[in-house]
Amino acid sequence: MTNDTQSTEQTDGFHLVIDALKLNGIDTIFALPGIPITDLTRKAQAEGMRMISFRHEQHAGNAAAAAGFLTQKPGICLTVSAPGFLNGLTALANATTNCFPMILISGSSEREIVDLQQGDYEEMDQLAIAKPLCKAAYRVLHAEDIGVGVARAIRSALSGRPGGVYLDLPAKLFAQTMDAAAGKRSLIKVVDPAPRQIPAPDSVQRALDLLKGAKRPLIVLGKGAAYAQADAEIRALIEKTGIPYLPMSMAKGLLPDTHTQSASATRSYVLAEADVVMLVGARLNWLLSHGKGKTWGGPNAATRQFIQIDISPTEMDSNVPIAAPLVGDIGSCVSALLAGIGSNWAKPPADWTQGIAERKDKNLTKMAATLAQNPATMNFHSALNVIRNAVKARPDAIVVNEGANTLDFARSIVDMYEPRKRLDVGTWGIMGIGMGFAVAAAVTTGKPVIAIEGDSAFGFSGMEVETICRYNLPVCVIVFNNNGIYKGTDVNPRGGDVAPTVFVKNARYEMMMQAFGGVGVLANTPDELAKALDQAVASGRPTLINAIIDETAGTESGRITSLNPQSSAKK
Ligand code: ADP
Ligand code: TPW
Ligand code: MG
Repeated sequence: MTNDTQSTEQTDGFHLVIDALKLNGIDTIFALPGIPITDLTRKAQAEGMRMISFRHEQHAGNAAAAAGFLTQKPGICLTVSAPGFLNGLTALANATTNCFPMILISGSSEREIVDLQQGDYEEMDQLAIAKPLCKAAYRVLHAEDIGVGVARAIRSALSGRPGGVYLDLPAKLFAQTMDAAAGKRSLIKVVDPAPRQIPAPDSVQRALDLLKGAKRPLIVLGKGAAYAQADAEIRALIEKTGIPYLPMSMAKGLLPDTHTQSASATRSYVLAEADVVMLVGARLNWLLSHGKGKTWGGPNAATRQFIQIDISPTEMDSNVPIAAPLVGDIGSCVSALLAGIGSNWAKPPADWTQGIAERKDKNLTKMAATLAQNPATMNFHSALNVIRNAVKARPDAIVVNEGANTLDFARSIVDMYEPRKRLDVGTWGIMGIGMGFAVAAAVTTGKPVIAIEGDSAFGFSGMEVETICRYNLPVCVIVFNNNGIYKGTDVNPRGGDVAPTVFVKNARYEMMMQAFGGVGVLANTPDELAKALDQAVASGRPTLINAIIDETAGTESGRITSLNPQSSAKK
């Protein structure tokens, strides 16, 4: 019945995209269907990929970014053309800013029509728009190039400094057919996408010499160190040298926050007093006051020297001179330092470590007293004390955190015990990562997720509680409901509309989760919050706890009030 031509098995663009991703160990896609990628989502699911479908592309994109951070594989976000692409773009740019590997794959309209601006359905030159906002951007026009396109996207996302990559797939590509065997041969399994980058021996020696001569050394761990998954080596470096360390927000838990060498509880003291600072996967950006100014004041300001471990050579000297740049991947750099340190490394002078310990004790005692208070209306401290205890009991739970006061207080109050268990607003301090990150954390790890959300922050991604319910994910969202952005107390001096930072009073956020079959709880007291949170973590059921917080308790912009420009005009 068949002749030669008919018996040749064919494949098409849809299947080649799926096969290329699968060949490279990618098993999950975060997506929002529509023309031209609806069938791609269906077929990927039919081919055994986990397809997590969202209500807005930004959250699918944020999920992909978080999955990339957690797994060291690029998270995949799949969107439709123009508006869907643009909705995903914020997440792509944010992932790039945070050095998280992700690939935004968007369907696009017909090139011939787009390039002549003839007004195609969802017309947009997506490649050109994506380019400045990510690490690399590619477009595939022919089915036989899909393998190369996916391989280039994966390698670009993962190699060197990780980041976001855009992959443009025009609608016409999906239906293109080719011989199946040739199609298979055209796919590329990327070998060693993030090759080790061994630091030069003389740069290792330079760093060791500097560290050895330090009287007041300090190590700062950043989220690059968390991403690198060199947990044992980093712990060994800290413990063998005895050097006090500060974890940046998402590096918390790399060593338990209760570690004796953690200087978190006396951060401003160590930043101002340290004479040699070693940065491990942390940039001297605004989050570290650019390495200068008042934060870095104190007697050693003029003579302080920095050692910086980073995979990106051009990160060095970006804000202040780096006396000992150590360019390479964190695992290799830290191993090389460990080899040079040997077994008889002299611990830092006792006046430094004891001075830190004393200040730490004092601050921790003060904090314990504050946490023990039980005001009539919950405040950030009394509510976060409950979550602090819950995370202590379940150190494997992943904490997602956004907001202003809700973020800043949670970061300092909720101790983390394991690496990569804290996901937050990152380098931009961006609102809206909450539900996307929570979905990704649950999907990629299967662990309980506790999302600590300011009421404003939650609003950016709140509709994704339906996604959480639909996939029955073990996510407990806790909305810190203080009736607004920073506070709920602002008033419009003219009357009429409410002030711009104020929301509907006493909003019943828990009913949003109930609407989709999840558990919703209103918590007015720490006991009510504790009970609901314990149940949520134990049951794994999608839960939203509406935690009522004193609307006067917050401050403008949390801890970064000073970044607000001040008006000099009288009115
Ligand atoms: P934080 O906000 O926690 O201070 P940053 O995002 O500013 O951290 O810094 C992360 C740094 O880590 C980036 O400069 C990035 O180049 C670097 N980095 C990421 N992965 C690696 C790795 N595997 N090895 C070395 N450096 C890395
Ligand atoms: C994409 C500006 C920073 S923090 C915040 C906003 C709007 C919300 C703070 O209120 P919340 O927390 O969440 O209720 P709390 O506890 O202080 O009351 N748009 C984006 N990103 C940012 N960072 C903002 C706006 C902002
Ligand atoms: Mg609020």
